Amino acid sequence: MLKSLRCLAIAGGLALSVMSGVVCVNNLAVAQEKGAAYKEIDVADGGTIAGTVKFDGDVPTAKMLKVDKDEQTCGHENKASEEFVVNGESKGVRNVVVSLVDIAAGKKAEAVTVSLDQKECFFSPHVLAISVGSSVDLLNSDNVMHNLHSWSIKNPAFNEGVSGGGKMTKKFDLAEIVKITCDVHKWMSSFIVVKANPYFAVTNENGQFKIENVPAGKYKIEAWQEKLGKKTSDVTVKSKEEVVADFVYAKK
Ligand SMILES: [Cu+2]
Repeated sequence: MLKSLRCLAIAGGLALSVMSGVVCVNNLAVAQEKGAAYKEIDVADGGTIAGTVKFDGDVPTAKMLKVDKDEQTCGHENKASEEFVVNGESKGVRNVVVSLVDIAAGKKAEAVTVSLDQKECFFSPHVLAISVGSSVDLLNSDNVMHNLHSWSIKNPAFNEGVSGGGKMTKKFDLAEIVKITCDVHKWMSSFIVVKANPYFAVTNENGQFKIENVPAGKYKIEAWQEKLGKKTSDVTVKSKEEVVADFVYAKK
């Protein structure tokens, strides 16, 4: 909704206007959504949060995605979904985004440009996490057309084709979880998770993550997985020390 509201800036201050019957005390709301509440400071003696995200239950069998188009490029076999990947030995959950919630100040949030590739009609990586202001190069390494469809709510949504070998770059200025699909190959999906502060990590194949250079203090830490949802806990970080924050998702 916010992006449909446009408020007039008055001498650098807040604006007050009425559009479509909606009273709009804006710029402040937009600024907050952009993560302006987060203040960048020099963090000299930060601590580290390390942990593992595990699944307490039977290791799920990968859902098979039916490949029924462009088989010459996409392959003749069905593909294993990456929506819920648990390591058989460690029980670690892959592709969980772990992040600090509402941290007021900390290290610089680097705006970067990262790649999300489409290769053999599959997104790689399946989950990408970036700070607000970062860009994503949406690549097409195939020789067929892909159509990138973003299910954004806060960031501008897009639904555009990218021809074989092509590239489309999109910037994400607002924090949200954006699902990306391809309208040509309906089995394709991935997530771009946009964060308001730089304290986040994506778990590896053993469910491990590490968040570094955190100022000493107490924080809420959150895990998010597309099928399992969110889980939060509290964590206390001490200077130059490593604190453990583990998450366990129980079978629903
Ligand atoms: Cu596609």
